Amino acid sequence: MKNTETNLHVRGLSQFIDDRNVPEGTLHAAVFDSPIAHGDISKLDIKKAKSSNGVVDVLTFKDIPGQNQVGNIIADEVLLAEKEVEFIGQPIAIVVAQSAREARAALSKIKIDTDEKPPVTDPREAAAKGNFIAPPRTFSLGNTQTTWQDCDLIVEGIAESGGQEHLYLEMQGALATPKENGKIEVISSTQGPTSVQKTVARILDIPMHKIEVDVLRLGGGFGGKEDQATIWACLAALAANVCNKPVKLVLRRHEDMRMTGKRHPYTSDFKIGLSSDLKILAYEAQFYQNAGASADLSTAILERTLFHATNSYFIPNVQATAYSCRTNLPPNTAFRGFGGPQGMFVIESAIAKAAEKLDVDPIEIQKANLLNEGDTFPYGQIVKNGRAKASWDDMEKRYELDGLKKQINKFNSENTMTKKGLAVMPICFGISFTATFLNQANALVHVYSDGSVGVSTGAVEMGQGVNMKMRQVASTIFSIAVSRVHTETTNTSRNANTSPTAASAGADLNGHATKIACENILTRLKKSATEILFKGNPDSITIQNEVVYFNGEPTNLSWNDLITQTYLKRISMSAHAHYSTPEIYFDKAKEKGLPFAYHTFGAAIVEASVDCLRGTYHIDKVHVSHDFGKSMNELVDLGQAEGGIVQGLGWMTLEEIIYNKKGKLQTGTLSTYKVPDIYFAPDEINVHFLENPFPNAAIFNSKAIGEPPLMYGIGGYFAILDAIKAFRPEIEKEYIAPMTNERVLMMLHKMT
Ligand code: MTE
Ligand code: LUZ
Ligand code: MOS
Repeated sequence: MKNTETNLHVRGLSQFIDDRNVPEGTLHAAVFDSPIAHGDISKLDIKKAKSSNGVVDVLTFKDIPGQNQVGNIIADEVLLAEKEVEFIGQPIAIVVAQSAREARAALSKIKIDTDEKPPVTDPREAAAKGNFIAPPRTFSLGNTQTTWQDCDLIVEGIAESGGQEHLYLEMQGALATPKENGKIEVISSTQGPTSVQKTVARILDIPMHKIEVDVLRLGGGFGGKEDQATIWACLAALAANVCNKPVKLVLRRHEDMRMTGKRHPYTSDFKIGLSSDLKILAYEAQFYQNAGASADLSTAILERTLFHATNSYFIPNVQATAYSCRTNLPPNTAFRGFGGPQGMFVIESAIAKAAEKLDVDPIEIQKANLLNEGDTFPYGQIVKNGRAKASWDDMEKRYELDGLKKQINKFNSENTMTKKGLAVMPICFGISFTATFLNQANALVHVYSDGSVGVSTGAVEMGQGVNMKMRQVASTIFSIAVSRVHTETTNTSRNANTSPTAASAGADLNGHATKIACENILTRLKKSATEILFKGNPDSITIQNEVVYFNGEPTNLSWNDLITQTYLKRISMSAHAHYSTPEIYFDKAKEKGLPFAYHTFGAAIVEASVDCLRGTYHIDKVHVSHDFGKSMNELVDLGQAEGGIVQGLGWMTLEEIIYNKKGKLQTGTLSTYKVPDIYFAPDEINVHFLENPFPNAAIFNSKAIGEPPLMYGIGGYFAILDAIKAFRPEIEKEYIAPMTNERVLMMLHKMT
């Protein structure tokens, strides 16, 4: 089943914030941001900017009527800087003008004097200075200390992974319009309409019911708009409030790249101990997360790093500690995988390094340690309906792993300057927000008197196809054509207290709520049908393909007739329903619990070739066996898998974010920051939908798909490393991502 929204996308008919017709008299805002990474503002002169052409006002923190605070988990982030600035790109003032061009032109007329302080950009340096966002967290299982003596091999090392720019096609932005009686409507490109509503209310010191946040769709979010869309919405709302005019604020690409946070870079220490039969007996890791200047979602992301520190392996003795380090960079934030990929890269590096020492293929170690049913994760949850082995075995057979390895060895023995490499990447990703309270959703469903259906939920469409899935849920429960079902914008006045669309749980949570709401209406419709048909028991009624059945036999009552008559009988055909994931909990004092409704598993083979003269490479093929559960929409899910894989490969290979020592972004343009394009993408991506015999907690036995496939991209790093090994077996390998062409070249021709 096609995602019908794509018809709009490819014809340019989908509306993003910048495509909307703005109300008459709309003003435009531009942001004046900090030129230094750390220091105090000694003087800010906005007079000249105020009298610049077309400028209506220039606003600073002094114009904020409520709290100057946008921190979500921890209240440590001001909307507009007061005295201190903590990163280059930090908003200090906004210019409001008749046009965006005039607003931007006035920015250079703002004069700022600062007393610079030395910035910290490196997380280990921040840690040494005790600059933490929050106290460290440790997950442990068994006892590593007493186990090292039983290990036949112990390997220690460092693994580092870099940041990643979200590069959503639609920049951050919002349009805020003052309405009657102090109400403000905010159209925002956000994954979290409720967060925007709550934070705008705090900034303006007005109740949440006076703020209506509306989201039609995003041109991509990837986590970058889970928390960080709020700032721009607050600035637009502040300006709308002060000027009493609609205000639009949309960042330009360079502003967005400079001012917003990215995936967290990590630097980590690991120690791994194995027995001679390749069982991992003990694993220790210390993760240093580069959080940037304020918390944002860093602590939650740090937690997920710990949850995924052992990927899809059972390790009986684990000690993993994670530090969230405060630096003078833009606050880093959610990015597809949410800290999970960073944790998984470290264990894969540890395995690769151990394999190197043992002179075995890492694949052998990976395979020997896969999770079994009943194994315990370091956080206490037990593996249930686990698919680590099932997906591995399917991958191995389906794609003839041994044969592929042989082909590669043969190629390498026949070629000197081009080498091929192969790596396997198994994944295990926990599904649920790790903050248990976020695992709730609500839906409002209306059946209109013409038989068409409107569905409103807290789910935000950002290209992942959640609207299509919601339509499928309603159409399945009512047994009506999908074309009869329309999804409304995500709006805080229709759906209150919603969680951001994140953690891959958008379809799971909102799908369940939609299902319950539809079922409630269906119950009323069935009762109504018995009355219309003069037949006794509502349980004997079903609706199949828009026809009412009685005891399994079609009647002459159609969906349309049923709806019309039910309306005339004055029966409600609307329902609101709430869903919360059952059973899950987590005890932070013990760092144990059952945080996830279920886990998603799969295994990928990644093949790469490296030009050993130039250091250039190509990812040739990716072959995946992935457990989608019973996919609700194979086309949508395949798109998610392919997109995630390529995005993960980009993070591991091409995409390099560099800040200089002064905290200035050196890769803040698309000519200096390279993301995968169609030429970079693997020649082949084969995704097999693994059959799953088990029931799942997700909607209609499907499984969340948004984030997990990104982690197959980690295999790209190790496939390239494998090719390098074929060229220079003797050199000491590094576990530093991204594996850029430069890094490959340096490794290939490293002096020893
Ligand atoms: N796919 C597209 N096209 N655009 C996006 O922004 N975000 C990803 C993923 N897939 C994203 C995407 C992220 S980070 C998440 S958490 C999920 O989609 C969110 O949607 P879901 O919960 O409905 O899967
Ligand atoms: N967001 C969040 C997430 O707030 N909590 C999570 O556990 C999470 N996981 C993945 C992506 N976003
Ligand atoms: Mo996705 S990182 O949970 O928005």
